[in-house]
Amino acid sequence: MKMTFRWYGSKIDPIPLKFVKQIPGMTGLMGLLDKPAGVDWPEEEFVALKKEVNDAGLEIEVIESVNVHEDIKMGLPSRDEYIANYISTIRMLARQGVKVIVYNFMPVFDWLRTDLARIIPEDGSNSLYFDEKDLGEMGPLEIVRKTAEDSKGFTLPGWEPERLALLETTLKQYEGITPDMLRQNYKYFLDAVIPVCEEVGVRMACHPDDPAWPIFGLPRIAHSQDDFDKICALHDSPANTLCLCTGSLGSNPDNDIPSIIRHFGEKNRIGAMHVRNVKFLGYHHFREASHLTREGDLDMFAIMEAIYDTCPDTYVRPDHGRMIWDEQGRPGYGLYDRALGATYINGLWEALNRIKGKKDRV
Ligand code: CS2
Ligand code: MN
Repeated sequence: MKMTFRWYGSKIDPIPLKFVKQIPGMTGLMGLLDKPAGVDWPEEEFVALKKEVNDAGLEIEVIESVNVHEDIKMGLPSRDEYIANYISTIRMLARQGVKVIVYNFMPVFDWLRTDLARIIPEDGSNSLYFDEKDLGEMGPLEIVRKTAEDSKGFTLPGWEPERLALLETTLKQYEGITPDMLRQNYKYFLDAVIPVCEEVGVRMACHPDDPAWPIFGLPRIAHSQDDFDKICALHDSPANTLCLCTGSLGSNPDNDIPSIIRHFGEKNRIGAMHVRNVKFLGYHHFREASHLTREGDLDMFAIMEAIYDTCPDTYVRPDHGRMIWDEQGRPGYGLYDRALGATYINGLWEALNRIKGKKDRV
């Protein structure tokens, strides 16, 4: 296991790399260049980022994310130009030593919540929260307005202002696109990029829909084991993998996370892992919890054991965290709770090493 941390770059991330490095066992980042979807990433900018990260004693072998342009998802004629840029970016990242590219194929939205700072009554911390009832009352434009307002000036993944300005048009364009059509557009994308990944030694890792069900009537095709079996089959290759996010898939109690990890781990289809816990509050209603098993509804030991048994060399990061100790920061991406999460995950790993007797497994 390689323990990593999501970091947005020194211009927009308030967490100094030095602090990231000080988290015990931290080896690297899931990092990015802050570019709109569809852009060919300039190599010199990435080289500068890599130097900054390496100088801090960390690696940058995983990118999260190179976002997929909506025109690719919608299958518009302009997609070929954006795919060409994507391919050029893959080649550049491979030259710079990157091994995994995390992305998602969710129409319009990245992860979606109805409250970015819901107070947890038991301890006064706060975390990301979702209640479908609130979403019904709000509608897409209102949720975007509220999310922007609540994000305290920080850009959240997938909520970049230039994309959201076009929200109404984009939502209209998706009318009539069925899940099967979206899957066909996905296949077109994978057929173009996966052979390049195979050639240069990079793995694409698709992040699940979050929450793990359709929203606003948009087609969503990545929120169950069955969905990911289909995605793997679209272009069958060890370079076509999942970024298995326990909290995203786990927002639907029907998804048995340890068993899904084993299913894809055994097939060598896990390129990266996001590890976090969720607390179910009702139907399509949950909040994010601390990583500890007993504070949420996922069995974190069983999750780590499934990783240990089936994909022990994968990249892992503590996904989101709560806001604790009065930290002010990007909702979901504070330092303290994610550091606690990393430490807890490392503790489970050490215990697994002892129990299973493979003391060399790092
Ligand atoms: C990520 C998502 O930090 C996160 O929650 O899991 O923002 C996103 O879907 C992935 O980065 C993939 O693009
Ligand atoms: Mn995730």
